[in-house]
Amino acid sequence: MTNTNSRRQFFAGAAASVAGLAVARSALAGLPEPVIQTSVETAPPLIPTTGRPYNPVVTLNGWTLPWRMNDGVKEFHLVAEPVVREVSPGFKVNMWGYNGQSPGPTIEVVEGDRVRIFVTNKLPEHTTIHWHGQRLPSGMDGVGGLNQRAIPVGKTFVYEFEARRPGTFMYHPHADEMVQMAMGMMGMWVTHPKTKHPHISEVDRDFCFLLNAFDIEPGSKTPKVNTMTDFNIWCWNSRVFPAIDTLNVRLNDRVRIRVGNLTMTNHPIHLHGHEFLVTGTDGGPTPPSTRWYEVTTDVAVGQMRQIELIADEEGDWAMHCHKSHHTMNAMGHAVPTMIGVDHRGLVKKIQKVAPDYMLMGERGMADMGEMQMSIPDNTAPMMTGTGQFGPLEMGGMFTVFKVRKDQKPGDYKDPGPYQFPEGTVAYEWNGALPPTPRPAASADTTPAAATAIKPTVKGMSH
Ligand SMILES: [Cu+2]
Repeated sequence: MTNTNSRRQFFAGAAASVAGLAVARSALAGLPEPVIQTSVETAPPLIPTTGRPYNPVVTLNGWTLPWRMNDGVKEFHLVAEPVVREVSPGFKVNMWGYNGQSPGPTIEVVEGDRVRIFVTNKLPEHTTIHWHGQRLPSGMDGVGGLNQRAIPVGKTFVYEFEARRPGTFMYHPHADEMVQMAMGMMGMWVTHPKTKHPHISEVDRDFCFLLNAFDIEPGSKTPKVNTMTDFNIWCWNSRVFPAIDTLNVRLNDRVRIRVGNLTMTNHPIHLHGHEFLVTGTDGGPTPPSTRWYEVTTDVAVGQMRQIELIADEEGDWAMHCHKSHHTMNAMGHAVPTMIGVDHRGLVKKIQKVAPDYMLMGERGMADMGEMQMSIPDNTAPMMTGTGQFGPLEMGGMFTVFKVRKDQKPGDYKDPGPYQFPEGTVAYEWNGALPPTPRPAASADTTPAAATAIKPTVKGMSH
C-alpha cells in the first residue's frame, strides 16, 4: 500500500469528486458522478462522512464506492464497462467490470439505509445487476427478462431498495451471465448493523474479497468465456499470488474476513496458526451457539462466508485455498508425471531438434519456483513468490496473514518479512542419524502397520 497519501486525498473528497470521469456530463444530469478507480492497490477504509456511522471494511486490492446523500437516500453510480485489470505485474487482462476495475468497488451501507444505485451500461451488450443475497422488491432483483428489461447498451437504469438485513453480499450480472462473470463482472456489498447486534462483534479489522477465476491462454489477454470448469487463473479480487496484498494486523486484534465465491467450484479457505469461527453465512450473522472452531472453511459456489479470529500469534501465516492446483498459476494439466522416470540422455536427444526443450518434474516440480524458463509475454509464472528463506512455489489463491506487535491501529501497510525470534525457526540436524530399522519383507507382504494393530484386532470377537 504505497502512495497512501495521494489516495487519502482522493478519498477525502471522494463522495463528491470525480477521478478519470469517462461518461458525458450532459447525459447524466442529476446523477451522482461516477467515481473511477485506476489503482489495483488496497485502498484504505473509506470512513463515512455522511449517513449513519459504521466501521468500514478493507477490500483486498480493491476499494469502496463513494456515495452521495440525496434527501436521505444513499446514491451510488456503477458503470459497467470494459476494463484492463493487472492480475499481477506484467500480466494485464481485458476484462469487463465496473468503474475502471474488476471486481467492481465494494458497496457499504447500513441496515435500514434507503439505497439508490444508478447503473450505466457501457458494455458492447446489454446487462443487469443482481444484488445477490438481498431482501428486496422482486422487480429490483436484477434477473434480465424475469424481473426487468435488460439495460440496453448506452442506457442507465435505477435500482432502489432498503438494505433490510446486515451481512455480506455480492453483486453480479444476471444477463448473459456466463460470459459476463467469466469476464470479471462482480463486486461485494457489505451491510453494517445499525445498532449493536447480538451476533455481530465489533472488530479491529474487517477485510473482504471475492474468489474469482479466469481461463486465459498463456500469452493471450482476454479470458475464454465458454469455459465451464477448467479455469487456470485462480484469483482473489482478480489478482494472483504474489500480487494479492497481504492482510496486515496488530497482535491481539479481533479480525473479520469476508469471502464471497463467484467461481465455478468450491474453495476450502485455510488459515495457518490460528483457529477461527464462521460468524456469518449467506443468511447473515450466525447465532453464537451454532459456531465451532475451524482452520479451514469451504466456500461453495455462490456462497459468502465471514470468519473471525483473535490474531494472537505473531508471525507470517499463510492463508490460501487448500486445493493445491488453485495455488498455481497458468499450467498445462496434460503434462505427464515424470517423478522417478529415468530419462538420462533423452533431453539431449530432443534438444537436437528442439533446443529450448526442458523436461519438467523428474524430481517433483519444485524446480519451477526458481527456474529461469521463458514463459509467454502476458501470463503469470506457474509457481512463484519469494520469502526470506527462498521461493514459495505458490501462485493463485494465496496470501500472507501478517501479525505484528508493533502494527499501529488503523495501519494497513505491509510490515515486511517477520523477524523470527532466535531459536524459533526449523533448523537442520547436523549430528549422526540413527539406523532406521525396517522389517524384512515377509512371505505374505503384510505391511508393518498392519502387524502393529494386531492386538486391537485380537480383542474383537470372531
Ligand atoms: Cu480453490
